[in-house]
Formats: sequence, C-alpha cells, structure tokens
Amino acid sequence: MKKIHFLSFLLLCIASTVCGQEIFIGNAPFRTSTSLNGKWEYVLDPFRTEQMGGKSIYRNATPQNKTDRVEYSFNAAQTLWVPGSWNTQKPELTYYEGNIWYRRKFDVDKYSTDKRYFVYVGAANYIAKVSVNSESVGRHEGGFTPFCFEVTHLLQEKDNYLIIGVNAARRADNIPAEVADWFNHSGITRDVLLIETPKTFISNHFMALDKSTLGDKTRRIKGNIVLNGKKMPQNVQIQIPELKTKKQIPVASDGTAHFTLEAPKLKLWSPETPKLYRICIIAGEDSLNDEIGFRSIETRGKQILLNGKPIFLKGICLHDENPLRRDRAHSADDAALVLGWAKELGCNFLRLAHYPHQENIVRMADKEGILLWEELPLYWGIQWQNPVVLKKAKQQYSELIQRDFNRASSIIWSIANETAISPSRNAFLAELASYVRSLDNTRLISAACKKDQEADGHPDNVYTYNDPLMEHLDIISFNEYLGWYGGSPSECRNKSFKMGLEKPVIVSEFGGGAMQGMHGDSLTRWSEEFQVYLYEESLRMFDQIDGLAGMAPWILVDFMSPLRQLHGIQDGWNRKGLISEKGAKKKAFYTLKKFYENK
Ligand code: GCB
Repeated sequence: MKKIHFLSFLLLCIASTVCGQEIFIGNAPFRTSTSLNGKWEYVLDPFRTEQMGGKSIYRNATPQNKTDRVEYSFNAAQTLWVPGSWNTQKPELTYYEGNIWYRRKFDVDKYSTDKRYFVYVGAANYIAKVSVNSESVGRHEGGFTPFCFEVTHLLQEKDNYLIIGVNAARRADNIPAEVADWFNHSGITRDVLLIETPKTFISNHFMALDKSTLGDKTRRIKGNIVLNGKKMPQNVQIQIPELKTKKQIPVASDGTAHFTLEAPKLKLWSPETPKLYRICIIAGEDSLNDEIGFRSIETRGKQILLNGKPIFLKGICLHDENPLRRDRAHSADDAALVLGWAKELGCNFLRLAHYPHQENIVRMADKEGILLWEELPLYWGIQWQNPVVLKKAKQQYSELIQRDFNRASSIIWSIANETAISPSRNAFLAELASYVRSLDNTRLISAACKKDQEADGHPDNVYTYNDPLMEHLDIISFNEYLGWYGGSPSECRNKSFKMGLEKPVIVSEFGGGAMQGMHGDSLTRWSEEFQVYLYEESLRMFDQIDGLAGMAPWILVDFMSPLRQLHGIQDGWNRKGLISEKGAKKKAFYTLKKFYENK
C-alpha cells in the first residue's frame, strides 16, 4: 500500500504562499464567508489594453476635479450578474472574448483587525486579475478551478471595492487551446466569496480510508491537516461525532498535522449507501466542518473494484451547463437538475467532461451516490512540446485535487481527451499521470483515447488500441463514433475490440445527433429514430468487449457549441444529447435506460 502523498500537498501550499498572496483554501462552502455574488458594474476592454486613456482600469480612477480626464467609469457603468457567463447575459456580448473589468463595492460586516480576509473565486474563465481598493493582489490562470488571494492588509470596514479583470481569449498555449466543441462561457462563472478566518487557520484538510484496512473490523482513516498562520497551536483536534472519535494531533513546525484514526464500525460509502460522516476539526481559534464519505477504489485485472467488489459503471457524459438558462452551471439547483435526469436514466456514474465542473455537483454526487470521472481540458490542439503548458496542466490539477480530494464520489482523474499519439504528447501525459499520482493515490487515472487510425480498414474488423499512454493509466478508455462519424450503425455488428493490456475498459463516448421532435425512419439522420438505432447497435457491440467495466455515452443534454451551425437543426447546439436544451427527453433516453435496467 502506497502512502497518500500529503507531503506533496504541503510543498504546493508553501509554493503558493511564496508567489504573492495566493493561497489555496479548501472546503469553501463550509467557511465563514460573505457572498459577493450579485450585480457587478463592468468596463469593456476589447483590445485587452488594461487601461483607458492612460489610466489603469484596476485602479478605479475617478476625476479629481472638473478638468480631470478619465475615460472610463465604473460608477456610470452597466452591470453583469456574477456568477454567470457574460456571453449569454447581453446579445452584444454573445461571442465577446476580450477583457471585461468587473467591480463590486462592499462593506465588511463585523470587520475586525483580529481576522484575516480572503477573496475566493470559484472560477473565472480564463485569466483573472484581482485588485482590492486599487492595489493589485494577484493573477490566476485557468477557467475552471478555484483560487484565493489574501486581502487582509487592504481592507477597511466600509467602502471597499474589488475589481476583477477577466480575459477570455482562446490561445494556443492555453488549456484548453484554441478550438473546442463547447461554448467558451466567459467571465466570472462561479461564486465569489469574502472568506474570513482567525489569524491562524485551517487552510485545507485531506482524509481518506486506509485501503489496507478495508477488510478489517476496525478500519483506519488517514489524513493531514494544513494550517496557515504565524503562531501555530500545539495540537489540532479532529472529531467524527457519529463514530465517537476524538483525537488530538500534534502540529509540526511547518503547520501540518498528519494523523491516523481508528474507526470501528465505519460504514463505507457506495452508490447504494452514500454514507457521509460529519467531521469537525478544531485548531486554536479556528474550527471547520465537512461531510466526508470513505471508500476504496482500485482495479484487479480487468475489473474496477469499489470497496473490494466489482462494479459496472452505468454512466453518461455531461457538460457543466444549465441549458434552460443557457449558462454555465454554478448552483445546487443546476446540479440537482442534471443529477435528477441522470438518476432517472439509471446511472450510477457521470463523466464530467471536459474540464472541472462546479463543486456543487461533486458534493451532491457524494450525497446522492453517483460516481464521478473528473477531467482536465487537455483536449484538441494542445502544445505538448511547450513546458509552460505542462506547468499550467499541473497547476490546474493541483487546484482540482485540493478542491475535491475529500469527495468519495470522485473516483477517476481523466488526464486528457482524444489526443493524437506523438512523442511529445506521450511524454507530457506520462509525466502528468505520475504527477497526479504523486498528489493523490486514492483514485484511478484514465484518459479518453482513440483507436489506432490505421486499423480502420482492418480486414478482420478488429479495432486495436496501442496508445503508449495506456501503460500509464489504470483504466483504458476510448471514444468511438462508428455509425455517426463514418460507417452506418449496422456496421457495429461486424466489429470487435482488442486491447493489449489486462486493464478494465470504459467506453468514454459514443452517440449521434438527434433533433428532439424530429421523426423519420431509422436511417434518417437527425431523427430521434436514427439515434435509437445507433444506440441499439452500439450498445450491443460495446457490451461484448472483454473487460468492459463501464460506459459513458455522449451526452446527457444538448449543449451549446459554436462549432455546430447547421441551420434549422443545430443552430449553435451539439445535438447528441438524450435530452433537448428545453428538457424534453428523446427516444434514445429510454433505449439507454432499458439497457441499464438490465445491466
Ligand atoms: C468527441 C469529443 C467531444 C465532442 C464529440 C462530438 O469525440 O470528445 O468533445 O463534442 O466528440 O459531438 O463530436
């Protein structure tokens, strides 16, 4: 049994405090905080100059006398709703990907110089520059992971203002890169909080079942608590009231407290019984609650074992969007909408494609007993040979792992989607796989791969997979669109699959488009009947794969995509959903539901 690599976390935390005031604060929803969501004023900066008429926008300039020339004003500005995609709030911003500078004024309730204050942003797509009361506090890159800056030294009780400049430009050296099959929802897309803490506080905690005790009567929980502050308490206390567990743990000089807890009668988390325990951590003046489930996930030969028992993952893919609002999802209601549909479909598994989804869905999956595949947007067109891009990938992964380490539902880190084999890509992803493992060995690693292209015309109709990346993965996953991109659904009858490795297989995508309400025979493209036919043939074919441990067809709901412009049918929507953007189920929804009922 390998050790959980909490040391790496520690190094990360230290590294992030060294470069400016950025610090990772975990467990944000359970913190003492004030929401800064709501209406924010904004100034447009289409050429990304970051200044207007020679004055920096982040400094919130205002004319000092009647002769003063200031060529922008937040006071006379229009507003945008935060959180939310700016593109879908105003028609003139639909395809806007320049800079927008947002401003929010606020007072601090019960302001105290004994406290520390942090601006926490759930996500801002893609680069965010944060300033408070005219002082710049930091820059963050990556559109789907949270970040936090300390602002204690800049705050006062009244009349503070926070300015966040967001740059949504797509660039070749970004992750994702320039082209993707989804809408580039831009701006501050997730919650903004002002978190307050005591001077020394618990910045994060990491807890997991000690896998080696799975079969024992008294199981063990291993973990680590990370404190931040100048004066460390001697001990922290951890409690799991339901298990009547209470333990004092000494704090090392670097502010970490590693622990092992005996947990007699610990009930394991599973989709059938998604048991969560309330955890309470007390460190000096700070205390914190969380709800955590404990489970093990591993592979044995071609099986995926949850808590030591084989499990078949009945899944579906999902984008992080609320189609009814045409917006990025950001709330518990948004999460409940799609999880409700997935449960109705009979799923125990969701592939959260193709980037980190909002934290609410992960926490709700914990409560509802849905297993998750989480992914980073290493998607088409990545600059594999560029070391800066590898650094960005590591940073995004470390933020995601720090956010979701304690979520039992999250079982697979997917490090890439449909990336072509090349020496630089292989080296990049192999290094990333070992980096992710070094941060977290309580989950499995996979990636959505492609079949060998040259095997397409293989005389035996056998699809083979020789992607060298697969050696570095715990699970072999692949996307396969036979019947939609090339071939007809009937060809599924002749195909079979050959995997070179003794590992479980997940079909991470298959499917085809249908316009809800359009009917025809089973060969009429875009009809609901065609989609049913394609599902029937695909399901029969994939079900015969030796080592099949799960599937996640593409996709639960139609989603916004500027790549999809067929007028009258797509109009900016990828139509491969089993549910339309208005929430109406297509016939193939019931085809898959029936398959899962019998699985
Ligand atoms: C894929 C991609 C996914 C696309 C899908 C499609 O293979 O992974 O992002 O949206 O195909 O609809 O073509």
